Amino acid sequence: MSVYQLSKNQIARFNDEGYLIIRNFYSLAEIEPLQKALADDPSINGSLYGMNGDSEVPHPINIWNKCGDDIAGMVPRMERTIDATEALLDDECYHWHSKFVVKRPKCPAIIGWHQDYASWYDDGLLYPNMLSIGTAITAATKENGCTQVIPGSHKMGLLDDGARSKNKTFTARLKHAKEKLGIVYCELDPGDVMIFHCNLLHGADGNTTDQTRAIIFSSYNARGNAPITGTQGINKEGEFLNISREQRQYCKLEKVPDDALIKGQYKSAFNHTKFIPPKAGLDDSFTRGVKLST
Ligand SMILES: O=C(O)CCC(=O)C(=O)O
Repeated sequence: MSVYQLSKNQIARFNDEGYLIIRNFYSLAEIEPLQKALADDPSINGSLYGMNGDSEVPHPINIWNKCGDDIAGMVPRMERTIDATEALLDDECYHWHSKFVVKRPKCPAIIGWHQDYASWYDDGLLYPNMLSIGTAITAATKENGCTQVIPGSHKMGLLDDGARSKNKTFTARLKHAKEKLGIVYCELDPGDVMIFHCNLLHGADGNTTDQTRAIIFSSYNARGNAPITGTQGINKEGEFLNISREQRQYCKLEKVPDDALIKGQYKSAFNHTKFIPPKAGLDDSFTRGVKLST
């Protein structure tokens, strides 16, 4: 068991506000090798691509589901992360997927307000018992487009964003949610993490600074919430991500001891992760499978 255990207060705050920021979850020494590797290879072996967002410039991500023995594959499996996730989901958890978001200097890509569960629902999930953890590789600030959240919005349930019905009330509900609940800019230092519920409204602005903003988002499902059959809807985003139905099923996570990063027990920063390329040929108005240049 990890020495980093969430307190009752932290769990209560997550349940109440739908998110939690934990400072210094990783030490700078644990994060520095990733920072250096990203500075040397900002395209992450050419794996970054653009996903549809709310600006002309696509949102720069890459994605992986299978976690290997490099830092990118170990961060989602760290004992401290798994223990925190399982305390919040109140169940064994498994890896849904992880992704880098890397916004280079002046990258204007915006990702508008959304709930992650809106795209995961149609993978055949019964419950919104899922969460994501953002691990800051570089500082995330208001100016470089840190994640913004609407605290408590996860309690609104899954909003109708028009994907599943014509009765689109998302915009009106979003407006009222912002007025009622406010917006929090989740500013992070390298090594800080933010944990958020899959129904929490969140988004991010572009990067107006001369510094890169880089973060790993790792998403988890509860074992008891593994996708059931006969409920999968049309999920173009899921299809675009190119993760098969089998890869969405429960698969035991091999935990990594908390001291593995500091002891350098990894093969590389990200060269041993098999990033999944986006599926080509889907409706272009929904996705822009644009390869990003270095
Ligand atoms: O870049 C961010 O902070 C938000 C990313 C996000 O919401 C997403 O990729 O779905």
